[in-house]
Amino acid sequence: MKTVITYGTFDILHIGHINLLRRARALGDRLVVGLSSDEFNRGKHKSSLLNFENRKVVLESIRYVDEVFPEHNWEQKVDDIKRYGAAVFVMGHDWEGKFDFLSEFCQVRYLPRTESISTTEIKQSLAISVVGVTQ
Ligand code: C2G
Repeated sequence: MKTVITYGTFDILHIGHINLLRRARALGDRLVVGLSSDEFNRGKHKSSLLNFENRKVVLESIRYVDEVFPEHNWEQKVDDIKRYGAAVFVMGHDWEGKFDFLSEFCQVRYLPRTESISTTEIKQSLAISVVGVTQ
């Protein structure tokens, strides 16, 4: 059983997230996802629109995801990799190099991000459309 592990906020799910999850899952037999808690997101200076419970239910419903666990801090990855026996750690290439220290414990793979979509852009266009409607 080859386990792949990845982490993220996965707020307002979009094709960029799905592409990452599908390609991560294809690298093994199961994919476990560390989902950033609301508190950890605040630490990442990322306020997610959807709270942890909501984001967790959405993520668990995706066919590529086998298990979702909470990501509370930057330091837990080594323990998570050992607990799940993960063979591969995957992140989008915007994190290129940031997690190379994990290669002592498992293979580290950075996959190309899906361009021209991000939760931030979705939130911005939502804000613009709301302003447009109320004007
Ligand atoms: N992603 C992508 N393409 C996009 C947007 C996101 O490939 N257009 C990838 C990111 O590179 C990341 C994953 O989808 O691997 C989740 O993205 P976020 O929810 O933005 O996660 P992030 O804030 O990067 O948190 O400890 C690691 C952090 O929890 C990662």
